[in-house]
Amino acid sequence: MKTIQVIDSHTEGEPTRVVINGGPDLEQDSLPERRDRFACNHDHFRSVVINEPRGSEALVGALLCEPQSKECLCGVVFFNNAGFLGMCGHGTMGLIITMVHLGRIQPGMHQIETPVGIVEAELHQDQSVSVSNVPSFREAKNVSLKIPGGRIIHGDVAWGGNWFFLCEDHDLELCLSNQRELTDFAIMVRDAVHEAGFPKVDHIELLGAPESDQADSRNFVLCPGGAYDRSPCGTGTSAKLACLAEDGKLQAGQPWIQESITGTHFSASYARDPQHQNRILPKIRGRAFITAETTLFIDEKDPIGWGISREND
Ligand code: PYC
Repeated sequence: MKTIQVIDSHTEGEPTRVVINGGPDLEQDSLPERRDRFACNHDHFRSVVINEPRGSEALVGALLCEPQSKECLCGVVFFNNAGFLGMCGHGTMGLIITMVHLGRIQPGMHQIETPVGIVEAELHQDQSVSVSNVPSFREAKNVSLKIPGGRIIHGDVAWGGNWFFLCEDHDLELCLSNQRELTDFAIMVRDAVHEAGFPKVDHIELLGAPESDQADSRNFVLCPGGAYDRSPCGTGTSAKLACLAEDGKLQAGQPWIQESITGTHFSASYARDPQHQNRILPKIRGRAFITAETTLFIDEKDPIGWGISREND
C-alpha cells in the first residue's frame, strides 16, 4: 500500500492540500524544471492527490520541495485538476499556515521558490498572511470578443502569476446561487479569448460591485479545470491591481479589498516595480485555516486508485 501524507487547509474558502511526504522525487533542479519533470513523469501523482475519490475539483495541490536557495523556506509546485499553476496566492497562504501547523515557522518574512519566481510571504502575529506576489502587468486593454449569440463584450488580459481575462462587461449577478450560469458564461468567454489570439489565458475573472460596504469589488474566477475559486483569488486580485494601476484608478500603497463570490475578502495593495515601468509588485493579505491532517492510501488492487480523471474516459 503506497501512502502520501497531506495537510489540508482553506484560505478564505478555497482549499489547499500540501503534500508533506510521499511525493515524487523531482531532484534538485530549478522549480520550472521540477514542475516540468512532475508534469512529464508523475502526472498520475497529481491525479491521486487532486481527483476524486480523495479530492475535488476545487482543490489546489502544493508539493513541498527543498529550495535551491538557502535563503528560501521551501520550494513549491502548485497543481490542480487540469494541470499545473505558475503561482497561487491562496495556496501560498495555505502553505504558510501548514508550516505553522508543522511548527517550522514563526511570525515574520519567509521566501518561497515557485516555478514563476520567488515570492515572499509574511506571517503576521494574528496568523493572517501577506503574499508579495511576482511582478504583475496588463498585456492588453479593452479587448473585444464576440461571444455566441453575437454579443460583443470587452475586457483586459493581465498577468498576476497566472494569465487572466478580466471582464466587467456582463449582466450576471455575482452570487453563489448563480454559480452554474457564471461558470457557463466564463467558459464561453474563455473560448472566445483563445480565438481572439490569447491562448495562454486560462483564468476568467468576472468583476462587479461588492456586497459588503468594506469591499471595493466582488469577483467570480473560473479556474482552468472548470471549478470556481471560493476565495477572491490571489493571482486574480494581482491581475486586477495591475489593470487599476495602469488606468490610474488605484495609487501605489492605496488599499483595495477584493470580495469573493463566497463573501470572503483579501486586502491588497501594490508598489511600483523599480525594474519595469509597466509592472507592479502586488501584496495580498488573507487568512488560512487547517482543516485536516491525512494519510492518503493507494491500494494497487483499487481500479480507480490513481483517481478519476479525463484519462479514465
Ligand atoms: O489564489 O492565486 C490564487 C488562485 C489561483 C487559482 C486558485 N486560486
